[in-house]
Amino acid sequence: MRRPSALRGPGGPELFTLDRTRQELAPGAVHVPDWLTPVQQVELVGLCRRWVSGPRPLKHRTLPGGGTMSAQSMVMGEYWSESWFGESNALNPEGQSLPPQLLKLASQAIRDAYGADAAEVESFVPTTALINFYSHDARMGMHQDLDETGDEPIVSISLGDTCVFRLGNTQTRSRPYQDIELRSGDLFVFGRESRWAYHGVPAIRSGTGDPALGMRDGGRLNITLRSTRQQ
Ligand code: MD3
Ligand code: FE
Repeated sequence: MRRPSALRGPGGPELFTLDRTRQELAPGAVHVPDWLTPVQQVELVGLCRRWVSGPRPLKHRTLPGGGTMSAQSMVMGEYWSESWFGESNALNPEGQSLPPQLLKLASQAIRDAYGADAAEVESFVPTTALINFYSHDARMGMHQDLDETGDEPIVSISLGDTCVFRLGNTQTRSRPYQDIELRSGDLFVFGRESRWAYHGVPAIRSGTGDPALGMRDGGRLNITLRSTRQQ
């Protein structure tokens, strides 16, 4: 799969060559570009399609303040905020357990991001997967993920269109923050000190996903693997 090698502005010229090597953006926040092969990406897109084609489709969720999220989402595994999703586990296509493919990816993700000797290799047992789908005009505002009980990391896998991901700080939803591109097949692990950082998705780079992925109308899929069990 061919990848553009430079950062494209919104319709503008190519300005910067991107560093596409493993990078720790902040303590515990590790980006592994091109983590999945093109074949693995196609397989995972196919699995996502199957998972969201069941009794629990992707939906725009209502925020506590009454707004509607522009990204659509779906949960597998154990619910950690049933009020938020307004659904019960009875509708879960795989019951309360996560699909084995995701469990395997989660443990490989921790090893590749933190190393085989990291404490999280043993301690991180994902219980919940969240699938987010962004059409070209969807966004996610700056927020913290506070619903999970423990302090285990969150594993994030991107598929389809490239996005601009904003990693902020743990104190405020504003600066300082870093903007990076997340592309199809990229892994990001957010743990340790970065677990409580504000973050968001300010833009989707429409049309950047490879048509070979089989996402006919484009857009971006993000899978997050989380531990929501009481520790
Ligand atoms: C950084 N999703 O579902 S994933 C979310 O791309 C969410 O769909 C974004 O933020 C997306 O809550 C970003 C990566 C992510 C997840 C949790 C984090 C980044 C994080 C927790 C702390 C810091
Ligand atoms: Fe989040």
